[in-house]
Amino acid sequence: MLVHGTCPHDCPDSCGWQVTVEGGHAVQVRGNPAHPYSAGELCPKVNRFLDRVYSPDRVLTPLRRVGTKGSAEFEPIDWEDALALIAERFRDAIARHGPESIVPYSDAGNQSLLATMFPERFWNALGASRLLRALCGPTVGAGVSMTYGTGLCLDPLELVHARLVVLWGTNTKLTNRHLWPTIEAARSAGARIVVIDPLRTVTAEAADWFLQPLPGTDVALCLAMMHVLIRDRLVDQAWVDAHTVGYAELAAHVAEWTPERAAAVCGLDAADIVELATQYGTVRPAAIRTLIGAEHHENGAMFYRTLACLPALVGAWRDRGGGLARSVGSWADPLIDGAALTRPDLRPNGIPRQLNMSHLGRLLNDPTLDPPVAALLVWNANPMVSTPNVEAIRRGLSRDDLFTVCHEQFLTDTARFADIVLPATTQIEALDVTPAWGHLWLGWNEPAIEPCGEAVSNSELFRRLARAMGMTDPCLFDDDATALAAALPTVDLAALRQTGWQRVPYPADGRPYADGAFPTVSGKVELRSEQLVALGQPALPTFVAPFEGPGSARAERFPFQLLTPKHHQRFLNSGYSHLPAHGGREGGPFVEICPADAARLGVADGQAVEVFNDRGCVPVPVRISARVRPGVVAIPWGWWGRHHGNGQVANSLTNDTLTEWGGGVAYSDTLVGVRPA
Ligand SMILES: Nc1nc2c(c(=O)[nH]1)N[C@H]1C(S)=C(S)[C@@H](COP(=O)(O)OP(=O)(O)OC[C@H]3O[C@@H](n4cnc5c(=O)[nH]c(N)nc54)[C@H](O)[C@@H]3O)O[C@H]1N2
Ligand SMILES: Nc1nc2c(c(=O)[nH]1)N[C@H]1C(S)=C(S)[C@@H](COP(=O)(O)OP(=O)(O)OC[C@H]3O[C@@H](n4cnc5c(=O)[nH]c(N)nc54)[C@H](O)[C@@H]3O)O[C@H]1N2
Ligand code: SF4
Ligand SMILES: [Mo]
Repeated sequence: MLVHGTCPHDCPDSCGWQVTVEGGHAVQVRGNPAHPYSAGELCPKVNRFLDRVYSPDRVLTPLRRVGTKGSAEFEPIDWEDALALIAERFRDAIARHGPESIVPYSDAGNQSLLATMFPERFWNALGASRLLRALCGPTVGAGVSMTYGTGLCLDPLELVHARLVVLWGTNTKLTNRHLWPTIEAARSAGARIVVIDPLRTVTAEAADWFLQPLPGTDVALCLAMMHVLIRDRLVDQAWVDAHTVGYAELAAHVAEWTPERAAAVCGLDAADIVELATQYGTVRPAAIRTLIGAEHHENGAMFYRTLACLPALVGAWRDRGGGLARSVGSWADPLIDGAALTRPDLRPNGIPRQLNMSHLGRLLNDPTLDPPVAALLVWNANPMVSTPNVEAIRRGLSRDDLFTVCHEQFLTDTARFADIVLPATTQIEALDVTPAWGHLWLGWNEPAIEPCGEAVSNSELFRRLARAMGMTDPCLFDDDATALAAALPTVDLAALRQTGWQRVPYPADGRPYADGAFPTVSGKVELRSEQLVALGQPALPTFVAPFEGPGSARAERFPFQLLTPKHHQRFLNSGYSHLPAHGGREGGPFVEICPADAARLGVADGQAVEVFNDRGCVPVPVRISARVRPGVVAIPWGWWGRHHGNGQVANSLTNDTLTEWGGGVAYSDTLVGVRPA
């Protein structure tokens, strides 16, 4: 039997798959050749998805902690006892501190609709704290929205029509592999492929031209490009006059941003900046493709706001294939009734406080937080590996007076700290609909097998919790089909189930802003933004160097800037490093150091070093590498504590300062020292 589904991972590709089932057992997961985007191919990790499903390490029953927090000593208990314990502790937290002392902590471990949004019904009905989920993406959206009034941008498949493709802070070949054939098709048709990244990634290696600015300096690069476009009369003046506000002020503002000035900030050649601007101003259609890599700086939102100005200056939105391509998730919004799925109307106490997920460590340790975090339920997330400043989180999760529940497939570094671990299904065990943010198709996911062991889906978990808490609103107990029908009121679910995917609305001629109308207050592209002024931010695109960056006082103690990128084919965030055919085959973590810095430090390839700052210390072998430039080092992210010698991880080092606006976090504004171990 072949069962069709959609990969649930937090990956732009949302591939269609088919599962071969024999006698109730899944024997193969392969790409669905008919899928309009992924066309039959998955990726090296998900080709072995069944290693995940049938791993001997899966959590298959509820577990109760019997050792100290973090020791991972658990004993199995049955579901009824686990639910009764959770209900008792939740009630106790509410009695002592109110419902906002209970904090839901989740991300996009499974990004399907029910898996992410149905649980909100329970939290809303409880009146728990809300979580600002801004580790990934919202900063880009916030930045672009300040310029366009919306985050809606180009369908990346439209890049095939471009003749200049700038991959700006995105590692397409690794993180968005199913888009690469489109890039190659554009190149075959004559397009030049440019990559701008502080790391010489696999994508940079495959580009026609690679520019390697220092991390966090791209705003300066953009300002100098604007300077050249204006100076050399490469601006599409008719489009700018008709469809933008603030051009005269911007022109005056960037007059001082000569290529030479930006070159010094970015560590680039002035001539290359002129060449980039000239190409961008003369080749049509010109497309910029970005995802989220460059948002993880204090100035991350400002960068995307600034980047979004470039297509306006050259009138790129006129052309099919021109403009800016980023996440296309919001194009599905007209089909998804989020409120029907999450039911904010159930809140008993108005709008509860919202806590930023990047600050988990700070929140758990803050004696002044009122109410404190008394109970935490983690699902779809692994903060002990993936949230910045992990050692602060470790201290917080070790608190005796904190009650932690983790719904997981594996005993992750986070689950080890839980009082109760609950077993979660994988995607082939549960019904869902999976929206995509890298393409324009919603995907149906039909369960292929029964849940393994006593695992339950996210939606079933929250039905059980609602029952245990004695909650009564009938919608808390809606079955999956009923909840999906509410979430997708205009979608023919039977047809979606039959075909396996449905395209979301997108302009037929491929050009989202063909008419030059933008949903800002002015109806135009806001080169000057009054909204930003209201936030206390500069009205015009402005470069501000990060607080924790080269040249700052900290740099004397911690001279290297640390990047912690996605690096491994077989990883998806923190979710595969523990599996033998995935993490096992990727070898292990390392720190990349350029030859000149290695010589200065006196360290050899393969030598054990410690990468450290005042947040943490991570032992790793050195990899002398031409991928990083002097002053920058990189540790691949996604490895767990056990893969580093002392239990700390790359994020033990990273900065949890928030972006200036937009709610994101400055992981990549992290300074470290390196010393022989
Ligand atoms: N240093 C550094 N840190 C980063 C990044 C970086 O580049 N560098 N990237 C950031 C980004 S972009 C992201 S998106 C985050 C992601 O960070 P993570 O939270 O690590 O994301 P995932 O590994 O995708 O999923 C988290 C967990 O969800 C579990 N899971 C999967 N499916 C289900 C399910 O159906 N139910 C339940 N209950 N659990 C499930 C998985 O087993 C996994 O342990 O990390 C961020 N952290
Ligand atoms: N194999 C694999 N694929 C994945 C994932 C994975 O873990 N493994 N994770 C998935 C997830 S959750 C996401 S969000 C996407 C992310 O997809 P991408 O955004 O493409 O990936 P990232 O590696 O987060 O960042 C891209 C690049 O940004 C660069 N960068 C960092 N700082 C700057 C800067 O200041 N300026 C510029 N120009 N570039 C900068 C990094 O060096 C990196 O190469 O990938 C998804 N796909
Ligand atoms: S992880 Fe990404 S590339 Fe791999 S199968 Fe899933 S959606 Fe496709
Ligand atoms: Mo992400």
